[in-house]
This record gives sequence, structure tokens and C-alpha cells, in this order.
Amino acid sequence: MIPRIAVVQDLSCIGRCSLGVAMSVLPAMGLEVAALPTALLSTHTAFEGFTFVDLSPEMERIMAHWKALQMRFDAIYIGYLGSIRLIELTERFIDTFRAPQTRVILDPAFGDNGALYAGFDGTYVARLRELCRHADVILPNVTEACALLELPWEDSTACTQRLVQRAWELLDGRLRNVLITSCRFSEGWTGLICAGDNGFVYPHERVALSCHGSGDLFASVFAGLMTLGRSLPESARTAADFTRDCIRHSMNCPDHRWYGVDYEPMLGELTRRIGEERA
Ligand code: PXL
Repeated sequence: MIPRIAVVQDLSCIGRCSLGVAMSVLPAMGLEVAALPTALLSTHTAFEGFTFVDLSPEMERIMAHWKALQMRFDAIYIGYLGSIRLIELTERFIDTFRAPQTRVILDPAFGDNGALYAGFDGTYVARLRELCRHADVILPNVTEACALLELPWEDSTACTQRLVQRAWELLDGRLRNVLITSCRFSEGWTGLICAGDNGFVYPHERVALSCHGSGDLFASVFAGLMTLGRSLPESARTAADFTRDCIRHSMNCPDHRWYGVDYEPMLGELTRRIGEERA
């Protein structure tokens, strides 16, 4: 049986992020995607003049239909939502479709580099903190983890150190693991810290390139591996290595900053790596 993963996030028509990434990466990993778009945008919100339509009315209709069909999901992967109403509906989605074995993976996706994305404020972050309690694992980057914990953000090892000490405070409700991405370790080293059950640290070499959408690529690969039954540390390391390799690949392309990571030539490699691990 091919595992089925529900993906709840926006569709940005340009800029390689969110559903666009999930719908190409997850099938390459052997998963069936049930796509639930939360919003439709002309581009992601870092482009000047983007259009945005909140799809919450349609999301309610889709959820009602899926409920009538008694749809079952092996995992639910949630990313960028876009409004308080969409957060509320996503909470309802989890309550309606979560079965005992369904893993719920949430990437808060509301900020980066010390700032919130366009259109978000403290009220949005506070409501999202509530949603985190309904997930098994959350994947904030350092900016998002600081905002969720109401800590000041800095691009520094001191900031990572503060998160190591405080991340456990987010473990509430069903939440068992907080996996923080783009942490700063010593000079030239970046990586992951994971608080919660079997916590760990995974430092790796920093690639000198900041690519929009790299968090979404990491989250898709991570969610896919978890759905395939891999352990959390293995899923995190494999997803981090793959994302880093794709960013390296993007070094040749001048458009990477806004148009996202050049991951397409690496999809075959992803399929191969997963097959090798399985063998
Ligand atoms: O990559 C995260 C993301 C997803 N979706 C939208 C975004 C962003 C980041 O800016 O704007 C619409």
C-alpha cells in the first residue's frame, strides 16, 4: 500500500515553496499526496505585489467531502497557513482526520531571518502556538522558535544556546518533539536541535547561500521519511543532508534567492537514496 499524506498549506504559483515542493518531492519518495490548499498566491510573499486568496470557505467544503468519503491519512503535514481562520480550520482538520497511528507534522512557516513574513503579527503567532499542541512534532526555524517562546532573535550561537535551554517549554498537549532548523553552532557550522523524546543535536557544515524555500524542502523530505516509518533522528538527518546538497547545487543559479532551491535535478537522487536505505 502506498502511504497517503495530507498536505495542508498554500499554493504559491511561483517561487518553489509549500504545496508546489510537497507535490513533487513526496511522490518521488513513494507517497501519495492529498493536497489541501489553504490559500492561492501569485508568488510567495517575499515578492513585491503578490496576490493572495484565502481559501477557507473552499477548505471547509473539501473537508466535508473528505469526511463523507471517510478518507484516512497515514500522516498530516501542515505548513504555511495564512490567516487565523485557516489555523482554526486546520485544527478542526486534525481533530476530524487524526487516527491513532496518524503522525501530525507541523512546520509553523511564519518567519525567517528575525522577521515575520508579510501579513503576520503576534496574534497569528499566539494562535499558531495553540495549534502546535495538536501536532506530534513541530519544525520551527530559529526565528519561529524564538517568536513562539517570546525570546529575542539573534543570528548567533548564544541564541541557539538559549533555545537549547528553553525549547522544551513548547512541549504541551500532544506535542512530543520540537525540531529547530537553521541553528548556529561554531563558525561555519549550522544544523538542527531536537528537544523532547530522545532529543539530539545534528550540526553540519554551513553552505554560504540563503535560499528561499529551503525550509519547505527540508519539511517535505522530513515528513515523507516519518510517514515511511523512519525514526525522527534519521528522518531529520537525511532531510538536512538532502536540503544542503540541493542548496549546493543551487550555487550555480543566480535566481535561487527568490525563486527557491534548484531541487528538481536532485529528485532522482532522492528516490535513489531512499531506495538504498530501504534495501
Ligand atoms: O517558504 C515558506 C513560505 C510558504 N508560503 C508562502 C510564503 C513563504 C515564505 O515567505 O510566503 C506564501
